[in-house]
Amino acid sequence: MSEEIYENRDGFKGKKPDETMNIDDHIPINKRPIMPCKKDGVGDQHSERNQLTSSNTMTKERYQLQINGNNLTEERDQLQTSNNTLTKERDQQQTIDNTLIKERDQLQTRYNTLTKERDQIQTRYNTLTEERDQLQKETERLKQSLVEKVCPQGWKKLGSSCYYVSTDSKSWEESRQDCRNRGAHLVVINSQEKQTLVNWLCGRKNYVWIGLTDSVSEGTWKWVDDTPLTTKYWNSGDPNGGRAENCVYFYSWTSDKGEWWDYDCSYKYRWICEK
Ligand SMILES: [Ca+2]
Ligand SMILES: [Ca+2]
Repeated sequence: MSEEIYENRDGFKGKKPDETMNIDDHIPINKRPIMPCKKDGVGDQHSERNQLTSSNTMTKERYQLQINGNNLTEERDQLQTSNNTLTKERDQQQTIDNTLIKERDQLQTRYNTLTKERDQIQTRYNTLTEERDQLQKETERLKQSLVEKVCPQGWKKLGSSCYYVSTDSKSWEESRQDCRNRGAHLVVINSQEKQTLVNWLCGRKNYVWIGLTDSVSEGTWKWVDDTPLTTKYWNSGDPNGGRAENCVYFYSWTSDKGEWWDYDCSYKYRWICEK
């Protein structure tokens, strides 16, 4: 069918084609035009036209390839530019990272230094607190010793206390009040040392009121400083007065022995104050 179209339109029917030209060698198989049959020598003119068409096609393809190449070059350049930009940003970020790492290390060092200083201050504080407490104790001790060194006129200093021995005689209650008026209280005997001391203050064959009573609760003996009775030096048989005898006097038998009696509180004896 196509063969007839070529023959009628171009009038080359019967001519022998130039067998030396073979452009097919330069055209890809799939790009080759459909050639007429050469058995009658009528394909030569068609072949020239086809060669021209193929050349145009190749030119167009070359242009297209050129354009594609240009596009690829442009894309490559853009990619290169993008790559350069990213590389630059990466370097900047790296610089920032390095700076931050350096600052972090400096802060860590500063933190360590401050921690060390804090610990030193804490240690110093503890030491000062300890020294302050020791100084306070020492101050209290010195104050106490200063007070201890001074007793009012007419009082005797024995141990850490001052003692007053009355010259006149009063009832137990009046004696107790006299001591209160002197900023003291009737003497309390809570140790062998105090017992010996009061015996000496009392004087041999003498009597003195001491600060022991069961007037609040019969049979329950209490010292005037509200301490309970523990160490006892009762005379044999005492206490024996019941509700009639609620106060205690001290009697000195000898220079190294004294004893206690419960007795009528209204009776008048000398007394000993302590402070
Ligand atoms: Ca009694
Ligand atoms: Ca008695």
